[in-house]
Amino acid sequence: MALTLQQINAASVAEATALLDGTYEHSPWIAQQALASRPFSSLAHLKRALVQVVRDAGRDAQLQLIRAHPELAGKAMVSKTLTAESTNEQGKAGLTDCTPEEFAHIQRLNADYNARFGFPFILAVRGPRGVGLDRHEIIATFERRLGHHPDFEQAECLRNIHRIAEIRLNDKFGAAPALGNLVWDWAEKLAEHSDPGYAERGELTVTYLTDAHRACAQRLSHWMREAGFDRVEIDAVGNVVGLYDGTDPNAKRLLTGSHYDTVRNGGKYDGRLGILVPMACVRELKRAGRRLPFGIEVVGFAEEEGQRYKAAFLGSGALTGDFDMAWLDQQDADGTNMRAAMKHAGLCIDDIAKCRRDPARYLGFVEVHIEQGPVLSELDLPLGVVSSINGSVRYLGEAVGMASHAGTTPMDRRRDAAAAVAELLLYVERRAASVPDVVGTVGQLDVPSGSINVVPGRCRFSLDLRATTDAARDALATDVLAEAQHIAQRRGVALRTEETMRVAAAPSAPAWQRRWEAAVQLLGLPVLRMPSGAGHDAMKLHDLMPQAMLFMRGLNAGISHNPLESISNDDTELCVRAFQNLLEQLALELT
Ligand code: HGY
Ligand code: MN
Ligand code: MN
Repeated sequence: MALTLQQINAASVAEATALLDGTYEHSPWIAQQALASRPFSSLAHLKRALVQVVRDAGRDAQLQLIRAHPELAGKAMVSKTLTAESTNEQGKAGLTDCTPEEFAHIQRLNADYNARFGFPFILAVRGPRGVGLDRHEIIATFERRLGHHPDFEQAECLRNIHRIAEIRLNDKFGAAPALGNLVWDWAEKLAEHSDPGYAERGELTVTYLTDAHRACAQRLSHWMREAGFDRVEIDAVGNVVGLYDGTDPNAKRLLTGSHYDTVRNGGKYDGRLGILVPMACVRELKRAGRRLPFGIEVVGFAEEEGQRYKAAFLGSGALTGDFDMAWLDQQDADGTNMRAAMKHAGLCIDDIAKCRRDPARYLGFVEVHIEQGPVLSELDLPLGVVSSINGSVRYLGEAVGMASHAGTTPMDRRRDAAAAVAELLLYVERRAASVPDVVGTVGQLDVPSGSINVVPGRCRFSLDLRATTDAARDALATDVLAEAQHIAQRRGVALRTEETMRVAAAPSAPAWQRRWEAAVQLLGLPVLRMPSGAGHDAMKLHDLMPQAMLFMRGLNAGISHNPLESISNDDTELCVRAFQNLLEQLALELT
């Protein structure tokens, strides 16, 4: 019989502690102390209260909690002295079916891990989707985490313990994150499409208008139709646009969405989460036969990352009237210009101007996105409300010196282009680190046709400079470009830069930020306001209408633009529920 919150709220401390037994391995003190936060308004509220008790317990108690856990496929499993929960979890993950070699390998990993950290390796083997990782993923994660810093690894063990507790609570309460699973599975299917040269390596790369990109557009439009959108189209730049009318088809609309292109060897959720979550909300409205007093327009933006062409935010830029027709003549690395790529994709260039939206038709723009950083993960919070999006400016540059013989050219007679860029890179790092909330990155650096025994005559590079305010961003850019010329002069190289993108810092519209805050609060979660270090489509729409974003925690300490990017089904469920709360709030305001 599934547990209920009413039971937990009404029971005595002893009874409630007993009802929650086994949630945290051999550690009833956690549930016992969390009961002080009763009455629990939601399962998320109860989970958060348990997490908070551990967070407040201090290092020794946290270490004791970690050490209360069995090793994976360790002695307790062999001697069959695991708790029922751990037996179930380790069994489902196939750890009881290891080959002798795998078993021996895991024993060695356990020994190395314990020797390095002084506590057992903890992994939520039921995984981010709750259905269980396979042995190979477990072993790969074990090997990867062995290299972490001890402090990070202790925190990562605690995060996994909270995930284990979350799944055990779901089992106790019979709670299945169905909408979280739907979005998680959609993202998994979308990730089946990847550009050649990456797909073969199991890497996810979807750049503008490649066949994989077009396949994603088809999948998204198909799912939108299946979900019950009234109209679905792929517009002149490849955005996938789904419309779910309000009670009055001419009512103003809420605009939402994010991008479905990716960086090279990127993650499955960057951008895509922000398309799939509102799609799930529309699907639920349709299934309930409900119409709200406003329309919902969900856009899968075709291009945000600027990977194939130097045209970042192209998809959302088309909606704000910022599509630069000069982009059409840009060539990609293979010499294909954007015009030809659009033609190949069957897009109609003449219709690009029609993508521009009339702001009078809209209430505002909201975007859900993974945080792409460590803050929510470190705070054990599933969701955060964005207060402002950092402004950024990007450049591509090239240093031109003199290629010469690596053996015969004396060190004081070189015009080494790569050394000049390397010196600039270290300056960018120093200068950005000298000011809070300012970041600078040289993400690309290459010596075209370089040889091991030739002093680099040319060196191409990129600059990505960001700050919470435009003034701080511009000050950084001014200093970096000035230093670039000083270095060039001193080293006798020519150094040129071309600005490829500039986006202003975008503070959230207060009314919309408050709606996100209320939506999160209604879940029984604390509200964290936070800036966005990453750029998002919302900063383009910011020019046209009020906007605000909701962040969702990433696993693996929030890593992103990396195949380790990961989200849990439970966090995704909370994200969908928050979006539904925002829709309901808006409907109430408008009736
Ligand atoms: O670079 C960014 O901030 C975004 O991921 N395009
Ligand atoms: Mn990105
Ligand atoms: Mn993104």
